[in-house]
Amino acid sequence: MKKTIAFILLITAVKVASFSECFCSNRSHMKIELNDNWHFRQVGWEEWLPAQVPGTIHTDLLLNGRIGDPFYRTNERDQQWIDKVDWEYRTIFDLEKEMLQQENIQLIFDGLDTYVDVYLNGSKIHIADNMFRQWRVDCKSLLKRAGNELKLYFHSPVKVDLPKLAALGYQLPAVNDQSENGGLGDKKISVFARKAGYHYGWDWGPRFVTSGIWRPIHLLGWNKAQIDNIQIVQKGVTSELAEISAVFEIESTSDQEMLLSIQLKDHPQIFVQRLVKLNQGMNRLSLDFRIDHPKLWWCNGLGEPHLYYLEAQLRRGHSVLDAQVVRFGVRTLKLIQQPDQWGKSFYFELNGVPVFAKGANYIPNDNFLPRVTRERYEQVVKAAAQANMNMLRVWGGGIYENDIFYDLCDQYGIMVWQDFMFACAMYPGDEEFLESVKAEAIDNVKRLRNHPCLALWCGNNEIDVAWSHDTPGGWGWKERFSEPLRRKLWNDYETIFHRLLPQVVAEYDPKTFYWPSSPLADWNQRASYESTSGDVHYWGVWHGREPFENFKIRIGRFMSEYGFQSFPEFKTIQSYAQPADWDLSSEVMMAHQRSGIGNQRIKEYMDLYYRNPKDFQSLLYVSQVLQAEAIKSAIEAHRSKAPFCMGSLYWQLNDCWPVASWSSIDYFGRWKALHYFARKAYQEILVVPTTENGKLQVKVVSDRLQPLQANLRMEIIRFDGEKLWETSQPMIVQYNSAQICFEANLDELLKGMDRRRIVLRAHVHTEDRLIAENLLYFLPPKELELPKASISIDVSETSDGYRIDLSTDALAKSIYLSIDEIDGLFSDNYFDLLPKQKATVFFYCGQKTADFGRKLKIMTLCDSY
Ligand code: BMA
Repeated sequence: MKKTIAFILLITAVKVASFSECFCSNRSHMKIELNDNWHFRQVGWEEWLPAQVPGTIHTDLLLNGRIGDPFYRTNERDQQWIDKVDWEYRTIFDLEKEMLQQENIQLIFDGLDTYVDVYLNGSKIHIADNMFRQWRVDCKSLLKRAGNELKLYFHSPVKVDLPKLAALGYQLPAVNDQSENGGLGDKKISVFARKAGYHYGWDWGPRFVTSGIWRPIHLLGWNKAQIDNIQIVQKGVTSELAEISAVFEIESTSDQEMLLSIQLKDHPQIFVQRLVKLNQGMNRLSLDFRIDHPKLWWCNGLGEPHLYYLEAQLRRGHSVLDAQVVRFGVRTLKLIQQPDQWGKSFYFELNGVPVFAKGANYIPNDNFLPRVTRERYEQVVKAAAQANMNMLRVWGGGIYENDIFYDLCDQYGIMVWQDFMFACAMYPGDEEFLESVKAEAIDNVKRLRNHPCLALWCGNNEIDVAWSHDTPGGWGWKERFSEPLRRKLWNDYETIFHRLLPQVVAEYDPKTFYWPSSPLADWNQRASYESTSGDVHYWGVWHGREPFENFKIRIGRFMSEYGFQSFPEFKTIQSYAQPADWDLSSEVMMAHQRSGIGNQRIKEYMDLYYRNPKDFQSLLYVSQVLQAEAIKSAIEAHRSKAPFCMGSLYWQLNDCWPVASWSSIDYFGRWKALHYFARKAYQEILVVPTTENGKLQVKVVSDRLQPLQANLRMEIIRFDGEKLWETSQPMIVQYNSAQICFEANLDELLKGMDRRRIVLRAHVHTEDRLIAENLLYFLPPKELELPKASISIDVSETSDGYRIDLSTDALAKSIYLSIDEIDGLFSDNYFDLLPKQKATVFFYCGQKTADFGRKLKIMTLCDSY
């Protein structure tokens, strides 16, 4: 980068007429999308078939009727040949004279998956080898008016990477790589490709090693100079004043002077303009501005996620050479790690306020990424916000998500814990690999750093604990290597995660904290379930077969993973399975359960807590209730431990195909029981009744910044509606602490009562409103004597769906509402209803159906056995 001498001509408060007026006027930049008119073929085929760009080979084969739906039944197995052959894509395009007259023309590939040779009009202009990078290629000299041919040659990732394994001479651990399903035996090659790890399979995902133009392509033409990048650097933020620098990277074709200006939308007084002297090449310079009494960006639940829009213009005389709009939020967001009475804290502090992080781990929404629409992104992020979440962890076995994902997180106030894309494997340490990783990290850090949602950069998922260098344990990886190799592999690990990545973050996004691996007790200290610092992945329940009760005991400072599986609902299963497959042990159901222990674990835990479901559909339903109850108890336990514990992110929010998994929303966006339960458990104010050591204890937890005068009421109710005990007491609900509000000896309290037929209802009220409510049973569901309730419903139509009013003559446990014919979202589901109470549920749907009331199905737990 050349040194730039920038001098100030004027920094003035000139009023600009209107924001939209000044944007793009006379702009001499030209952008041409190159996403149409594509064809593809397998290398060697005569025929070219129409292709979609962005797209993947698998989806193009599907659209052309050459393969069946990859997600249907066991089709995945027959489609493993696709990643073992080479493919070509090509398009022909014409250009206007104006484009060709531009001084500079670049071809910009936002994402190529993965090993691709790029040819323009017969000349090889680029070799791509990293799915996560953006590629920019100068191409002016090769372009012509008519009949330009852009051709991409996709090398089989399997053919490219098998020789790397042979050259290395030993297998790097990659536990989730389903090489055997891909016909590669034990040859796990996923670690060599800078490509989404889950493409090679995971314990919730199939193996589809895609190739393709997975993000858009465009041509960019520009004259004299262009703004390459704008970084918003917040030098100081208080509620009175935000001092901000807009740091520019501007590419110039010669030494020249230009006018650079910035204008804040809707704030006409914030306008800064400067005459800058650009040197030929890349120039770095900045314009400073201040916002008085800025509106801060807050996460979901704590306030409005306010966003500002900054327009930057580069002008010469009257012509605008380049103009860009950057969206940002004003806020401070820090990870606080300070020694305290328990060890060392681990919490996020937003605008000076410690925030309990409530959320989930997020994976890609499809195996075939380009078919994830804006609507689908919005559906998922909105569902997180609707469930009162304020954080998602973009997990390291997927992708650095598309811009739209972070835009939505900015808008919905969802903070993002961003992993770099490394998970559950050891990676090579050769020069070429490291260079690729560095370039990928720079690309993505620069792309994402202006998003106010960005809370943390994390090096990888679970590699530190899995390898467990210099400490016993781990996942048995290191034991397979000789001492010198162990040292080498650990050194390679440290090169990437302790040196290269933190250096990139320090240089390109110094305000955002870097954490080398999740979980980790401290920078150089391995995580364990007992850690009193750092973050914890607690898998004692599920992988470790511990009972659900242990969710209450195994609590760290920040629970970044824990989870429990369930099956998707019947409608989702019908999308991939035929009636003959409706059995857990069928080939098809097994193909859609990728955790080797999955079905067995669900069954084991179900036997502990629930009666044996009578049929397939009941089993699906009970699996969801089981999962929901498990994770609800974990979230409640984590929140009850605030401020010792300051985060709870369950594994996992979403799915990439229809499958049995830990998700709370399935592939089709359908909410499982868990999503409804998470929404309640993540509510601003939570009341948690529990029993421990013969005692009933009721805690109240609050995320409300101001204290609240309230009333805690408790009742013990028999399933037939008879109230056996009640009490109430005033209380002050405090921010960010879990208060024990009530304690009683259980035997004394329940004397003479039949525990199989009673439930405790705890609820918190302000003068006029019910603000929290929870139920506690004194025995596991299988020991309860649930009555056959008779549920009355009253259905009426609303503008966007239906209203369902429910009442019951006896306890109705885990009421599940469903309708086969249409898709929609119930405002609540899988809930318990007590006699003498009423529930109102709304069903939101795009399309209505005649006779909704008759078609609505209602099931409760006692119908399942
Ligand atoms: C966690 C994740 C994933 C995995 C999940 C369930 O550790 O990081 O690797 O899918 O466990 O096993």
